[in-house]
Amino acid sequence: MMFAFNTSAKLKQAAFFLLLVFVLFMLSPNHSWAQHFSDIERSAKLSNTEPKSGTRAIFPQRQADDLIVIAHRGASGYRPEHTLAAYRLAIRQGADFIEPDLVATRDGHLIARHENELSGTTDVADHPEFAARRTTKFIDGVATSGWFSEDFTLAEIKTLRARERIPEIRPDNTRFDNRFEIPTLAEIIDLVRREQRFTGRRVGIYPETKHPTFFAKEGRHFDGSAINISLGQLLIDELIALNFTDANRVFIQSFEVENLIELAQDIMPAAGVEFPLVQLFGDITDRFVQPQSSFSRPYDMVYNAQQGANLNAIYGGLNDLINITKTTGYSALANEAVLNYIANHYASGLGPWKNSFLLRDRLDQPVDGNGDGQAQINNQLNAQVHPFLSQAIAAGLLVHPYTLRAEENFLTLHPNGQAQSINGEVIQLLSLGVNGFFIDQPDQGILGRFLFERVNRD
Ligand SMILES: [Ca+2]
Repeated sequence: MMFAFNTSAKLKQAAFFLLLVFVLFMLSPNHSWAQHFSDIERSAKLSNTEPKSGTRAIFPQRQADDLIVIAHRGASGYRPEHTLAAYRLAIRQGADFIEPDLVATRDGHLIARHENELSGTTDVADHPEFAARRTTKFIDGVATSGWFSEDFTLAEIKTLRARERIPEIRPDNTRFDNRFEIPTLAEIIDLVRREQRFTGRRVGIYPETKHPTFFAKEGRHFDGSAINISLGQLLIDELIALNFTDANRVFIQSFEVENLIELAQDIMPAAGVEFPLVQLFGDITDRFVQPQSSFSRPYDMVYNAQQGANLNAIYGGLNDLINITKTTGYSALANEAVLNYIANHYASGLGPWKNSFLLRDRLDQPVDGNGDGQAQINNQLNAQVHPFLSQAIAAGLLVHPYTLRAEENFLTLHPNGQAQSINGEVIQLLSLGVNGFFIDQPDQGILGRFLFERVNRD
């Protein structure tokens, strides 16, 4: 007892002494650390967005035309996706952009979720107070059951906690389950700015409008009332309200076409901003179509054609080129004429599915690539590259393919039978001429890009 008391007293003395040293240290006028923090604080006060030049950074600021690493849903290989923890880790790993997918709440706030259906990545199913809100909706022509962001106020969303989406592949991430809130776009931009004060790096955001036709036209709340929210308008309004309008720090992406045309031709000009837009492409072989999936067809085209809408008014010359119908797929968009049209009329870039241009065949037997006894590689590259990649580059579009993932389940074999590494995949894509890529492990993307640039340095 006496021994414990003495130890405790000594610990207190030691703690006090350390505190005293620390305070004297920080008060020292010539101390560089104190100076460093006060410089950062001063520069942050002088300008909300510009840190003092020369603030030391582990990763140098990249220029606008550099190859970019886009943290897909944050560092989602290491933290549950679309959480501030995932985005923060991505920034600290050196990502140039972080990617929030955006859906809207009932009261019109933009939050980061890959889907408006919430049960795949949150604990909503464990909240008895929300049990009655479980329902089934058609999202982009696919019947989907669960709880939907548009039926919850932001205050209600804030009572939920995020969970790992693929726990069987990322078991380590489950230790973060039920710990993090669902972030708003405003909180994500605040994080970017806070991190900037300490690193000096002007990281950008790469938001995606999710299901814009559903939110603006087709979708209904749980009670049957129309949602009637333009995600594009909401996003632009919010970026302006948050004073995050540097066009070098924002890309806006969508799998749908109409909302990008609307952003380019109406919403952004009216608001006096001009962010680069990126047309995402899903599968171009019509293998994933409604009612099972919407990955092969831009849903706005499906919906507008079904509704008998004036397609010329919506799509202009694009409708002359491809004669849009309710079964028009990305396959109809993956050609030189359409890519030139996209480049000339509304987008700066293309976000293609890497599997749709770096072609691969299914293996008869899975292969164990890393020798851990589990055979998880299911595909092999067949050395063919779909021509729409070179057509997009020739059209002047930036190309940012998705999604690189380091786990063996997502890797592939080279044509020679060797297992591909995530860094090797980065190098291969950059060698094909892409300008950046979406990756779940930003640190591995940084490493791959570093190796590529070392090899190709003049
Ligand atoms: Ca293995």
